[in-house]
Amino acid sequence: MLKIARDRFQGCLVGSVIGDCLGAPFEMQNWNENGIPRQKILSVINPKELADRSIQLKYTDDTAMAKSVCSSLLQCKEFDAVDMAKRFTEEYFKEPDRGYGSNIVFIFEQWKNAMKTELNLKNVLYPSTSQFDGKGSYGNGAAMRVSCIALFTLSLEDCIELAKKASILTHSNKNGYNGAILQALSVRKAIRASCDIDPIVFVDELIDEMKHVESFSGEVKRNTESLYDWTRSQSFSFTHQLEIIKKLLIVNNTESKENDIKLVNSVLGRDISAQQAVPAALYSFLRNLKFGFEETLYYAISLGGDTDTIAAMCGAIAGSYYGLKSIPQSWFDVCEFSKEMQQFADDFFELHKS
Ligand code: R7I
Ligand code: MG
Ligand code: MG
Ligand code: MG
Repeated sequence: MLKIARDRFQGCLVGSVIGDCLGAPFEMQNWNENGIPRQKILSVINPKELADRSIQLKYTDDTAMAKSVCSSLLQCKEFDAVDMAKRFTEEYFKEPDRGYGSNIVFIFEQWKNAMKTELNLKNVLYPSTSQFDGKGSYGNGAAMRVSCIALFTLSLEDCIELAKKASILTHSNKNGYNGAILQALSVRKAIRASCDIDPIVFVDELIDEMKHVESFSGEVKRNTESLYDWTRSQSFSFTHQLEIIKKLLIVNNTESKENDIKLVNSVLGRDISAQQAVPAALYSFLRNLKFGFEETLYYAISLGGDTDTIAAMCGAIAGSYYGLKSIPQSWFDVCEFSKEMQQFADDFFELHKS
């Protein structure tokens, strides 16, 4: 039996939808190297002010797809590629204007066509593996939806395997699915952590896990001479980005956070790729451990760029650690689909009780 509090399961999925809804008004609005000023963020999502207003903040594709991953796993009680693909497709055609990535929609169209005869295990991966001249998408659209896999699986191996399977349906590029694995592993670690995480130990453990996942042919550069020597590695790897996160955590450990955003944006980035968005989300969580859920989310959004997705992934990790109780009630109330995500979390929790 799994001994994790229900509140943390709920924090994970509610944190994810809240990050999506609160980050969405700022998505792609600001690519200034200094990110988005705190005042500007507060003018839109300050929980105290939202409490007095009867508005609803809409979720985007991030939650639309997460919803399908949750419902497929809960219904089938195992990973079923065809079932999940059908749910993605139905969800998309029901509400195509949720802000989907520009290439993933071609996958939904091909699945819809295949469904006229039969979508099956033989043809379900064809559209994804044909994207971008056969290299597959490295967009962050797989990573943004896999947090619940850390709630569904028990072992580390199952978590990795399932995150990969649920990702390659649409993102067959290794950076697309490895980014999703890193997101799932980050949630897994955060939800299991006792209070007082040591952020460096947290990253070191992820480095070991991702090293195994990415199975390096060469050596990861561990440059301890210069903290600012970020670009030694020849080719991209999440393991290397984790090394960079570690350096950033050492350098940026003061109370004043506004000054370090420029550096974070230049060395990690915050665009629509998994390579940038997943490390940005994880870093936002670890950099703000002293400050709690609310501050963590402001920080994630303040990076600018792909704010809904970075905040959704960061919200899932932070919610897993701090629990639902740490999420401002007015955020829960104004964000569309919070209650339903809480219900999904309860359902995952119940699965482990029996
Ligand atoms: O990854 P995906 O689902 O997009 C998710 C993002 C999130 O920010 C959501 O909030 C939403 O706004 O979209 O959708 P994809 O279409 O697979 O990938 C997104 C974009 O990444 C693509 O449209 C491309 O611009 C880019 N991209 C690539 N570009 C060149 N080569 C992804 N893979 C490649 C590639 O291999
Ligand atoms: Mg979105
Ligand atoms: Mg998408
Ligand atoms: Mg986005």
